Amino acid sequence: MLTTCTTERQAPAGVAATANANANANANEHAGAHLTAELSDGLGACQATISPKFLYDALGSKLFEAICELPEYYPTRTEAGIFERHGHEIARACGMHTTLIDLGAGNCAKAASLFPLLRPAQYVAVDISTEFVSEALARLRLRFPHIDMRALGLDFSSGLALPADVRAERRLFFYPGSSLGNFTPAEARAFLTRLRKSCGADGALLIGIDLAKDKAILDAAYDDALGVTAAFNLNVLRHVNRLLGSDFDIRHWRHVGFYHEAAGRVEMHLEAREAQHVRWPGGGRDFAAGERIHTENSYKYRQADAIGLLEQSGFEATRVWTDARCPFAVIHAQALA
Ligand code: AVJ
Repeated sequence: MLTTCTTERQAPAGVAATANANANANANEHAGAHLTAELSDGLGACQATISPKFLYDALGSKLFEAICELPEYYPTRTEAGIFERHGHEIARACGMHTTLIDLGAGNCAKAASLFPLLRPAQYVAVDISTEFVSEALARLRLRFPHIDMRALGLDFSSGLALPADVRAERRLFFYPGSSLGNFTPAEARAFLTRLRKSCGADGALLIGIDLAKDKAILDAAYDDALGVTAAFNLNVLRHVNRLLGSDFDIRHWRHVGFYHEAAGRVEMHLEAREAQHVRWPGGGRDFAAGERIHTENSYKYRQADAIGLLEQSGFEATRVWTDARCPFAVIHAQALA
């Protein structure tokens, strides 16, 4: 399959990546060999891909915060409205004094808005951008000095090894913002099954899942008038340049974001404005004008399918809160024995 692509591979990915990690120690962020291998494999595939987790370097996390302020980007606002309107009921379903584990915590604002109602015994903020989440947590400690908190820089999409000082009792995984949509349904099932195992007998999940809606609303949400989503998407190339030592020229790419109704998902791509060759240590690739790199899927579920997905993963959806005007679901799900 690789022979049909215009990629160069000088050595097996792992070998090349390890050697390059040493050679480029100053040029990159000391990305582990597994990350550079994942990136070069994705870029070398016939349909070039970059995992959406690479969107979140320090600047990417800030650009995502800006996206959440956009009039077109409804999910954050809609979910916050549900938390606000149904906070007391949500807290009653979740219970107090839990071990609150925030997956993809970012600026920690969503969890913090629930602290007064949830009064967690411990708050664990997990995010792939270690720097961003650590800074957010330092600020949060000043506001809630009585809550035991810790930041965890972790790519939880590939595993959920929690350190020993994360309390095992009454774990409440908090997975808001519809980030589950970045997984395919099969990957989502595998991920939720892993969460279920980490829950223990008394664990639960509070999850926000975006629901299918009008194509015009979705297209605008992922291709906004100001171009913030475009900047967020294009910034992944700067991050990849640092991690992999590649020479992507951002000006040669354009943002593409749209709802693919039949596939049930929003897709983001970067499209080559002109033919070009991109190099990185140990590899490289020709891109034709118009060729795309797939950078994100954002699945939009029907409510019944979202609940089915949880049930197939060992959870029982005990409560669902929705917004009548803008379909979005916040679900409390209990881990089944
Ligand atoms: C953080 C993954 C939920 O899919 O809506 C926003 C990321 N991508 N605009 C989403 C995103 C483009 C967001 N998630």
